[in-house]
Amino acid sequence: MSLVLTEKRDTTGIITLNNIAKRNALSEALISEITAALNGFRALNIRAVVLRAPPGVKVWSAGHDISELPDRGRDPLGFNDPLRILIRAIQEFPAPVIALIEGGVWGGGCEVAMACDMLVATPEATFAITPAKLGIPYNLGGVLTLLNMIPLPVAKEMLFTAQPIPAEQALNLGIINYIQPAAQIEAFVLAMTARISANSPLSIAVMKEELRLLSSAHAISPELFERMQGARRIVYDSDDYQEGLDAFRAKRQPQFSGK
Ligand code: YZS
Repeated sequence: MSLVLTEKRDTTGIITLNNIAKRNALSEALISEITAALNGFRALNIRAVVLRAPPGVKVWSAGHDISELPDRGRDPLGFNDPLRILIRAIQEFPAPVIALIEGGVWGGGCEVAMACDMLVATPEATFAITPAKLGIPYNLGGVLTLLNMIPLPVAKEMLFTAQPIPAEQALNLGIINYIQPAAQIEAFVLAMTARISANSPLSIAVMKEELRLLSSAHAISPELFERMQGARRIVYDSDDYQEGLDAFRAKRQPQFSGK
């Protein structure tokens, strides 16, 4: 069974995350189907992509597939982790990718949505960034994606509390572009992609790449990078990291010791 559905409407490509039973958890298999769909769209004259879940879902994506996270001792969010590959595929796709959000967006699912170029959500949508709930040391690139989208105090609140924020707050903060009722959201987003498709794809592609390069242009010294990696290693080597994984697998609340 395909984990994503793909559709071409004129010059808009639509990718629908379709693993509802697992709440569209971002497994390696699901991610490879999304990246394959994006590569397929590159070969066609696609001028805008919509990334969505089926209409009416309660969960847009439950984030990284926790069952695929490594036990302690290995970086859970290394450069070649499927989630990191997907984030880069969205950011480097040469046309705008619009996230059409219904339902809850969790963990790495928030980073996937926020790696998109624009977000349109229903009023019921929520956004929760949850590494702290699992004892996971988010990676520098992921934190930068979030920092480019969320004002610092709110990014800290979302990362430290792991609690969802509602679509209205995300709209007020400029994290999402529009809120639309579920009955109108698809037509609204397709009208936006039609406007984009009428403009110069070459001009849009180069401006998207300029914005990506400038927003990720942060001078980090080797010493600083190694210091951060060392700090992250202490976390993914910790009892707490293992406890977060074990608790999710056992469907119980984690008890973090700080060790
Ligand atoms: O028991 P079965 O086999 O039916 O499977 C259950 C869940 O185990 C599964 N599932 C997941 N599997 C792997 N990874 C996940 N993230 C994940 N989420 C859910 O889907 C089946 C249905 O799940 P239920 O919990 O029964 O569904 P429901 O009661 O509707 O609750 C939906 C939510 C999304 C609220 C609930 O599943 C949930 O809290 N999931 C975990 C959300 C989360 O914490 N995601 C963050 C994952 N971590 C990351 O993305 C990053 C690494 S980080 O942590 O750094 O942000």
